Amino acid sequence: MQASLVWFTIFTLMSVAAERVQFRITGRNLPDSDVIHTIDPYVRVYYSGNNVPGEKFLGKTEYVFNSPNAQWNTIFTLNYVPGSNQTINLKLYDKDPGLDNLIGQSSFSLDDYKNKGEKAVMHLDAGTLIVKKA
Ligand SMILES: [Ca+2]
Ligand SMILES: [Ca+2]
Repeated sequence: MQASLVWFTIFTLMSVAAERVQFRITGRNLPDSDVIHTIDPYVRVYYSGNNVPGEKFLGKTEYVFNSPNAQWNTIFTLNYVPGSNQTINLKLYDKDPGLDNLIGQSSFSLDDYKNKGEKAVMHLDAGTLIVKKA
């Protein structure tokens, strides 16, 4: 069999098994991290698993000024393949005039997320990130 045909077959099988997942992120009680006023939060989203080497940057939310309870509008989309150890890692940042501060991070498995009705609640050292179906 030609290599291209092998890959075509693999991708076809994967697309049959895969299911599209779309989610949004909300912040709760994110910590004060600015000298004046409160955090200007945004989240960088990373993906690993399903034979992807290392960690892949999926995208980031917009940032919201002075918003410890931010509800980000950015929608993240990926293909969920059951039982393939897919993990999402969220890194919370505070937008600053200079270098942005990493405030906290946490990860969840897509299998758990699906089993809990497409919801993940992640408690950081301070504050909480909630991931829900978009
Ligand atoms: Ca601020
Ligand atoms: Ca800030």
